[in-house]
Amino acid sequence: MANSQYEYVKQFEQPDRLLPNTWIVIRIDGRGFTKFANKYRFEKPNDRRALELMNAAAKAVMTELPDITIAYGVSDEYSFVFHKTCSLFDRRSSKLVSTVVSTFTAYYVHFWPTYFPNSPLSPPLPSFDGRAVCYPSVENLLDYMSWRQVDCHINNLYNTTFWALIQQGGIGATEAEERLKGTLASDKNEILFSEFGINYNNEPEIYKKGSVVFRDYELVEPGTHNPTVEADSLAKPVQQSKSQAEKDKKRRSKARIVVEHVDIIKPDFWERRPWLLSNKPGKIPKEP
Ligand SMILES: Nc1nc2c(ncn2[C@@H]2O[C@H](COP(=O)(O)OP(=O)(O)OP(=O)(O)O)[C@@H](O)[C@H]2O)c(=O)[nH]1
Ligand SMILES: [Mg+2]
Repeated sequence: MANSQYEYVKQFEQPDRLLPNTWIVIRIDGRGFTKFANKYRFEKPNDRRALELMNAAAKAVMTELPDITIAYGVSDEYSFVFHKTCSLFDRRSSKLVSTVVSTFTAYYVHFWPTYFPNSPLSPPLPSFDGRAVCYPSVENLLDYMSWRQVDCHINNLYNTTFWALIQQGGIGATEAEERLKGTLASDKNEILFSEFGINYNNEPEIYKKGSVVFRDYELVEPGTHNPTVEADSLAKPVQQSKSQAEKDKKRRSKARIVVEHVDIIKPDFWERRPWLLSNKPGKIPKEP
């Protein structure tokens, strides 16, 4: 068929492929959620319904995109990790980011009435931005995940103390900010405990650690696998037979997707779940 005179415009499409053999992290973040949280009267500093809604949307994204191996969420953000061998959409950044952002947003709106049955949404509706970053080694990826979880801890300790000073201590925001200027974690723990009888250790794990979403298989004895070394040594994507790929796909779709509030900074989490870094589905746990 003859090309139309308009077809030359295709040349304006530029390549946007992400570097092969790297871990792709797509981080989405709620746009203007400070205002959004006020509008729907989110509890301060943490609104459990809002966090669980974020988790429900993240679970749905992982169900629709089996190439995502793990996700981590805190506040109005979620990071989705695509395995380094992922070839979805030929690793085109715009396609990956837009798919994650639109799927997440659609489910966020879909599940809203489940978590906020008495506050129907009205414009401006919630929306999210997204970006893709490539991490070339497992160490870089795990440091990224640790960075987000440490951030969660620092912000949550600050916010918990800040709002205790205001809600229970009866002081104003400016004064509370002044009080916390230059304080260390130990100082904040002390303020919480001695002034408000709050033991920070007993705060809910979902607030302290954030949320980790992954496929659940049988746990492995720590020390028997070194998933970091194994994953990093995979320089070339292994050519999988079609039947093996089908088998993996089936097993992956059978696995339960779980949300846990656990430490992902210590290597133990990754050693016990080698499938997260190897991308080989593990054993489906037997029904109890
Ligand atoms: N009250 C309350 N607010 C929350 C909760 N989770 C997130 N937020 C709000 O969401 C904000 C997230 O921070 P940012 O993403 O930096 O702020 P933002 O207003 O979304 O700004 P942009 O992302 O730049 O559009 C927090 O500062 C809070 O105001 C929650 O559980 N309770
Ligand atoms: Mg935001």
